[in-house]
Amino acid sequence: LYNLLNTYIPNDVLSIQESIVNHVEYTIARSRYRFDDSEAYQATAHSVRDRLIESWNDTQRFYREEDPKRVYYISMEFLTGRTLLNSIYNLGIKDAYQEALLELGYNLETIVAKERDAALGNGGLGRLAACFLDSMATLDLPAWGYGIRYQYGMFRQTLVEGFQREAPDYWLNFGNPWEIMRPNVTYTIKFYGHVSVNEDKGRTNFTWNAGEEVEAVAYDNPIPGWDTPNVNNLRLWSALPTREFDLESFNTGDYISAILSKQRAETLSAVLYPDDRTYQGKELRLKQQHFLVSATLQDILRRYRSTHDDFDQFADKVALQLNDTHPTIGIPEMMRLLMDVYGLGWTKSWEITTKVYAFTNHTVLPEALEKWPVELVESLLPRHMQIIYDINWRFLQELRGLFGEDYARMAKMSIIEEGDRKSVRMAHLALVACHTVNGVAAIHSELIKETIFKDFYAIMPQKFQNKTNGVTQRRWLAFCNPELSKLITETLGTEAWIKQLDLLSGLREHADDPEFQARWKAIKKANKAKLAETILDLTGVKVSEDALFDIQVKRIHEYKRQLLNILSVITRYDEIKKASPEERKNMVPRVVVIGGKAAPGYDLAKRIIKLVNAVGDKVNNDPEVGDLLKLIFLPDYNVSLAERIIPASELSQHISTAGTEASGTSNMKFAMNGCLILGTMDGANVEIAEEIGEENMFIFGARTHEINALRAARQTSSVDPRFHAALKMLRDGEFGWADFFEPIIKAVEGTTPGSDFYLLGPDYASYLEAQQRVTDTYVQTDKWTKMSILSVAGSGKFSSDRTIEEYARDIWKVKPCRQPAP
Ligand code: DL6
Repeated sequence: LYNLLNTYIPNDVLSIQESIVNHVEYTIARSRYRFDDSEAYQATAHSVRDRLIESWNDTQRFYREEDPKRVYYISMEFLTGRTLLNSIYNLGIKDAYQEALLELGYNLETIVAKERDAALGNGGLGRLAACFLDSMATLDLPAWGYGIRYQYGMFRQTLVEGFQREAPDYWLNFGNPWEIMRPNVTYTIKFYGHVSVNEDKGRTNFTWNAGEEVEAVAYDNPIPGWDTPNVNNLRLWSALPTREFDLESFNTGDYISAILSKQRAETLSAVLYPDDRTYQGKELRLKQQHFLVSATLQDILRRYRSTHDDFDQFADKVALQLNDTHPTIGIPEMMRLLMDVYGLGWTKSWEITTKVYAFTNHTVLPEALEKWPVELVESLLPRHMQIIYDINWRFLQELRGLFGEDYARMAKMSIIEEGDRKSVRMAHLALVACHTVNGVAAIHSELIKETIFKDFYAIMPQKFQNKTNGVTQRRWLAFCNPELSKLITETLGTEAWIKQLDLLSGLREHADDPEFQARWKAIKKANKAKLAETILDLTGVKVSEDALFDIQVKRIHEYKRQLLNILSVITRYDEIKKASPEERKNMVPRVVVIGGKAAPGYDLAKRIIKLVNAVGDKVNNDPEVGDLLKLIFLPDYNVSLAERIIPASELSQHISTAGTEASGTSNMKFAMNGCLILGTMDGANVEIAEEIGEENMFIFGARTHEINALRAARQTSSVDPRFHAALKMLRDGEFGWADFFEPIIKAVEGTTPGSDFYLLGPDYASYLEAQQRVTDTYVQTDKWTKMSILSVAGSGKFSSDRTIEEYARDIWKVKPCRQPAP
């Protein structure tokens, strides 16, 4: 590794030490002779930040000079995790920092662990945004992310007697060394009020007289890439009361209520909504969405106008990506700003808007599509509602031109859903206005054309694309699994795979080499030992390092079918109990780990968490079972924990009902770390199977085209008797809490219409058969290791670098813009 930084700050060990102790003394005001690990972390982070800022400034200056087309990735979520290690690795100064700290008497690994995760996201969608930032920087794309600086990120999950409890995530309490507040970059964001209309020289002007205003202030977070002097930006907005607003309310004489309304303004960016799939039409959430896009668009328009006199080149200079429909209110906001603030006409504004926006869909589940009650939008954003009606009116005219008086069809496609409670369908608005919509895996991109967006695909097929997700191999292999990373680099004779993941295919020729296999196995074993320590730490359960580590970590959701996993653990437990001592000797020990958060209002998901813990309690304490089976619920699954779990896993489960998981991205991370996948033909699993070979995975279950028929026949068809036996054990109270688990049983036993919507029963036989294949293969150590090597070798496609290259080429039309090396 070498230092590519465009800095004047030297990066030798001595200079680094000097900068760390200076920060101890002058930034955090402690004695340079005595500071603890947390203080060492703060000082180290500040010293790295100095280096980032210098490059950040140079990069941004270079962009201004070159004026390339820029892309802005707008997302309500960025699930970044920790920054320190990622930054020093990316900048090529990890070894120097490690040495510098060691000589000062500190251990880098310990220091790194002092950082709080930035958990500004729920799961897949937010983590994808974070991987994309890393890839955009690495690929030298002139790109910025825009999001919200939530004061409280994703809640911390604790367990009380096996039940999930949510605790606030005070991630900013000790300050955040990675951000730079920009008190001079602020915008006024309006809400409520009314729109007045006046005619002036034949032109109709609309003025939005807001009923409430808040100020958005920018916080910049430098984003370094790997092996590049460029440092990009993630700009997060925080809400503050406006000065005018303050004065007005203070003048009324009611000092206390003036302070309270000031606080109300700040609550706007206070907390991330912890639901990842259902949106309950909460006013504050829509306010947050408007807050994000209004500040972002004002910022982008200002930046553009600082170097251009008109908007003629805007679409050649700007690409906007909407991460799901969450920022879609940015479409009418863009129209409003262009028309009402910059004075453009409708036609020109619409032309610009439709040329710059593209949107990514992340779900096939209809309940996840956002809708906002018209009356809410009307009251909160009155001008936007007018614009949405205007957009819709024009769209319906187009439909009428295409289909004549087919009102049923028009009603289905309209941006406004009629009914008792009229609502705005945000996905329809996005489909009408964006030049491109993409799904996130091949199967998903096909499915949305046939299901949720079928009518739109029929009339605008040219808008639809696929962009299979990817993950950054920097964080998810090179940095979190340093030993495997070293072995890969040594074997391939280059570390270029860190930027060109396809090169991993070069490992194929070593898959049978006994010496290579031995080293591969030893690394996994060491990673497993570390995870076993973590498990003991977090749960008090001691697991055998010789057991098969079988992991399912992701948000708890019925469609992801954690329940299928738990029921199979019950079946396995039953088999162990019924086996003779002789038979037990031949069984393969397993540690089943489940982790993930349930949305606080998702009752069934929370019951599932209790179920894991109840079954775990029984199984883990049964002396007859011993090491043959352990079931662990790992609390507070987050990015940092994932970085410890993934390198240590041997089997990981991605077992959603076919046709329900848009892509999945952890499947890619696991495969990349030599973990074998037990999965259905769903989401990106399909493409993973194409790349690494079905024979190197454990695929089971119904395929997408079979799902409807299985659902229709669910109440009348028979399923594997072990499925009912496992449910019976639950119902009989084998694990306690029988009444509490009854809703879970009812949801899947398939006796009532609509029950077992996710088809656990029909897939059970095939799942257990696949589990048996896992066991049979695991004992053939060489074969297993070979499959593990081939998994890594076949992972090249799943780099977010590949994904971002495709977005840049096919959707954004942006090119790299790398500042010259020093
Ligand atoms: O695209 C990222 C990620 C996919 O990998 C998951 O399959 C998908 O479930 C997830 N979607 C969400 C929220 N969905 N909505 N809306 O997190 O996106």
